[in-house]
Amino acid sequence: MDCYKRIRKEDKDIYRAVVGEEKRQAEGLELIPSENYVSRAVKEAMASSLTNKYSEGYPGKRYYGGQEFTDQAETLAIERAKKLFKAKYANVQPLGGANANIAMYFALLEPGDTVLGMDLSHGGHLTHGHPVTYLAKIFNFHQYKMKDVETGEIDYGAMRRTAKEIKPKIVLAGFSAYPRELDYKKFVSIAREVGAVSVMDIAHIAGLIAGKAAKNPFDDGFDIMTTTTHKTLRGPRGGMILVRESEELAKKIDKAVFPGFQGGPHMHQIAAKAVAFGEALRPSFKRYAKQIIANTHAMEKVFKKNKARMITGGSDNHLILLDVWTSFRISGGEAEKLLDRAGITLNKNAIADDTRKPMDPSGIRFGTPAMTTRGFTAKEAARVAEIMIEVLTKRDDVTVNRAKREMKKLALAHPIPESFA
Ligand code: DSN
Repeated sequence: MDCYKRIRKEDKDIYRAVVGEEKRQAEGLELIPSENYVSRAVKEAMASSLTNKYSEGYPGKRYYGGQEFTDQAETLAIERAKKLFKAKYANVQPLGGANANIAMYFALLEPGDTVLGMDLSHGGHLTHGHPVTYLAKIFNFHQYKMKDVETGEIDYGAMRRTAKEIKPKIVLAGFSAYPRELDYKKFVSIAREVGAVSVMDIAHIAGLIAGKAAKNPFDDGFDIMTTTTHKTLRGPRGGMILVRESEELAKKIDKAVFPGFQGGPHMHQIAAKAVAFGEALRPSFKRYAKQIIANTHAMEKVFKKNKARMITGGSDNHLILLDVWTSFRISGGEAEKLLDRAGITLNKNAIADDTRKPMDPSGIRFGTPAMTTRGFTAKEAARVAEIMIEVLTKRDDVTVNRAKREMKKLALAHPIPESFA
């Protein structure tokens, strides 16, 4: 089916960019742990006429007329999200994960208020208080870290002491480069002790939670979860905020998202979120989530066997952070480029308290959500890890080109599926 016939005829330049990217995705191996492939149904919703509609407000309470179908789409997205994550309230309008976090801060804080979040180099996220963000000019962020980089254990003792001292309004858990499961009960107890709202940013592991392959932080009492919808959850690019049970918090969140921070919601994306949530509610999604972790463990085993240094010693989730500087005497930036030439896409990443610069740090970060969507089993995931080690060790053109051929063959043997029905 030629789904690009109009664009091919009317805008050749963009057509080339679109099909070029499709080819790259089909033939290469995607290991960036925050990326995935959506179904055709999700793409159809994103490309639908819902994009034409302005729908400021919420279902049943909009500022413009003509909302019978947008209300249907948004209500379905909300109801499915609530069911997936055991939430009493869901706001599906945030345009992305950063937007969800920003709206959450403005819902809960006054300028100058304090947040306790995870240090970026220990796995956190820019929006959790990094000084380069405007958020850090408005709110007062303090960071906690791991106690032991080799096991990933968070320094809960230090966190509790800091919390008592700085009295944060939010205790924030969650990460973009941390391979272990957090002790949610400890976060919640620290937050309750100091009267803070407990928030978990589940962007990276939302699909694992939805597929019941990881614990649901709401089960341990977290008040709020923010997320993206396009990582392990395998939906369209976007964000979402979930509230476990407090109506008061849910009202504040709704007001902060709109009118506080955003304008008209992107209804085509919201419809696509509903489609993806519907897919995640199917039993097959549980199998997918479980396989993501099985594939990570298969890769982890190969790195362990080869004595490569993984930050936290391994992984409980979908991602691995490899200290390539210590293990292979190559920088993260060079490793990213080298593996890219071998048909493996991943990203350079800082490791805890990295002594190298962020643009060329000591680590690389990669994961299994996208390859698992393609149907890779543990055997194939292990093979990818072996190839990575060979390329990082030898680095010559013959090895790189051989790896590229093998990776392309492996990718083409596992075409990106159109449907997860
Ligand atoms: N860019 C996302 C990631 O790769 O983890 C987080 O913002």
